[in-house]
Amino acid sequence: MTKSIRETAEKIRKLEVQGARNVAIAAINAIEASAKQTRATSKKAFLEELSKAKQELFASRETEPLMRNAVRWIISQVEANREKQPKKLTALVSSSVRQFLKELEVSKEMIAETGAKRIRNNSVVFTHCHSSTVTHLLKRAKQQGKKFEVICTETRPSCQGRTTAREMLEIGIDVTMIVDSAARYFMNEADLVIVGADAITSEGNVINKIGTSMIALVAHEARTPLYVVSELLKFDPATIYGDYEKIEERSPSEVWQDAPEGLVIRNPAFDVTRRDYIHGIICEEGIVSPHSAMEVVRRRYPWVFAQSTS
Ligand code: RUB
Repeated sequence: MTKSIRETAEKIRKLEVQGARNVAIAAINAIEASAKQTRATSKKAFLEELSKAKQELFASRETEPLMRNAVRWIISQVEANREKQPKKLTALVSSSVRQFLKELEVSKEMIAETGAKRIRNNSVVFTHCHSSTVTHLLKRAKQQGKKFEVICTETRPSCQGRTTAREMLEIGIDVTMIVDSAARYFMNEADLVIVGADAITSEGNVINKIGTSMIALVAHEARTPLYVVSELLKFDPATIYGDYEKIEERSPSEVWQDAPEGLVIRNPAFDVTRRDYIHGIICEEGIVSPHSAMEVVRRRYPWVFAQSTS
């Protein structure tokens, strides 16, 4: 295992790299760095190295299908190529990583362009955690000259909401931070909720930071539309065949560092928001209903369905 894979996996585990998109980008950059240091003398050995790197990265966070789809696609490019020399395969890994990153960037821009239209002048946008896709969209709306406010949750226990708040302040968007349990109290002030996604299932449910499903219920009760912004590659093909998306459980010490001995603390990182509470998924194909998300993925990225899910 190369240092770049070990270090990247560690950063992802510790949340030094945070959010599905950043995790996927860091993972494939590490795959590229690691491929450049290959000691393999055959294609078989080269693929074995890639496979070990893949396992280490996948284990760093369980609920990240964008990372899995990205890494699998890079490896599939190597498998499908006739080239046998590791040096040339390294160049192929690099060009595949570049291509993937470029397409991810295009998706992000398309999502921002579509989503910004849902923000009207004087809107109040409620968000949860830190999603780079959400903050990019908000920045786009601001660049378009719209005046709006953001309410963001603190997002216990790791307080990723602070990253959202800082980014908003940096670009001059009015932002108010609230504790997670004040979501219902402030929902009446919001015109819409926009959250990110870590995973989209075959049934059109969305997995995002713990607390999202509670916010979705609150939004539903207050009749506030909730949009999910997500690249379609956050779709998890394993869910088609009955697998549940694994929900990562993190260390109890994030919740209470010096907790009394014997106390059981649970710390799931994500939860599932049912499609019924999602107004629309804003993706690179526009705004789609969660019910049709899988078909849209099938049309745009048929290879996601062809890959092995190991
Ligand atoms: C982050 C989180 C984000 C999604 C989407 O959780 O739930 O909403 O990952 O982010 P964590 P992005 O902080 O535990 O990684 O839009 O940047 O992909």
